[in-house]
Amino acid sequence: KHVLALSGGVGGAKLAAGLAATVSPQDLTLVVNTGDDFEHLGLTICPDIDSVAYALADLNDTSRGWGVKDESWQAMAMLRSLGEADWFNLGDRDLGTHIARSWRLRQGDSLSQITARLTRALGIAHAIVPMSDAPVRTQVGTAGGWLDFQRYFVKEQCRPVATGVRFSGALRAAPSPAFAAALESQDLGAIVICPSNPYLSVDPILSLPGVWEALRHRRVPVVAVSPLVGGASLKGPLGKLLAELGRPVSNASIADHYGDLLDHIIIDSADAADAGGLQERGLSVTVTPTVMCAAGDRERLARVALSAAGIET
Ligand code: FO1
Ligand code: CA
Repeated sequence: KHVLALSGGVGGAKLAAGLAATVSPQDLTLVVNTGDDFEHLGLTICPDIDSVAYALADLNDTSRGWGVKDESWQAMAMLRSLGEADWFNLGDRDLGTHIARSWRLRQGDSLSQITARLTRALGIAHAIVPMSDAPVRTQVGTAGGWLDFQRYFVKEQCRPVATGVRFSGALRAAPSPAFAAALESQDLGAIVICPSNPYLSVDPILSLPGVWEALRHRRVPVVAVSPLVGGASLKGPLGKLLAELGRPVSNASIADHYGDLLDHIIIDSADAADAGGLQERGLSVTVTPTVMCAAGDRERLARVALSAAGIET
């Protein structure tokens, strides 16, 4: 049976790595958010694709949570001394990825082709695919207008109060060829929504034309791993964002958000008290530790998610 996983960066990338350690390459499609992508200093940067790729290649920096391990910052220091923008940190090794990707895009290759090439070169056997080959840009509404995601997230450190989220270009962006193929696969056995921010990281994927309907109309279990732990976001602005958008910071909001798409939700042991309310909504619920520190944690959670979908591993 084929597994389709939807992922953002960081938290999502950890489960993606767990799934890759559990499911054989031909049976897994990892579809990654590209709403966080942006153009910076002439380069096209795809943070979530890179987070997933670096995690699978065991190149990810686990303390920062993004970028490459054993990184150096010489290029950044030079850029700074040249008076160029220095609010987005580009490590020397990581820069190689951005240069290769930007160069290939300029040669006319698609983001799917480039991602396949880069991941293969990193020794990754599993398919990491962008949600779309067309640019989609997540923007956060603030009192000062719409901010591009990385300006909101990194430059402004999520300080502005968010009034909304939109995905510029999504309505014109088709799912990438490999994503479309997985959605239509006769062999599809499970859809896993990784523990990424539903509003910022998963919604861009779901907002592509036809994706929500395609996922809902497949008679395939949809399993989400909640990104909340102990009623708060483990990392990132989910808690702050939920509060600003007027929703409770709880698993009920996560379930509400995915609505009738969702069949099963996996919540952290610290939130065991949420299970009853979620079951009353008709969801099946698994309560288990969801914080992934070691490789063993990632694999274990991947197995829990797959077994919730009825897939034997
Ligand atoms: N996050 C930061 O908070 N500060 C940075 O300077 C930064 C640089 C960066 C460079 C490459 C990359 O792939 C990711 C980077 N991130 C940085 C993380 C990124 O903004 C977020 O992880 C994702 O967009 C959210 O999923
Ligand atoms: Ca369903």
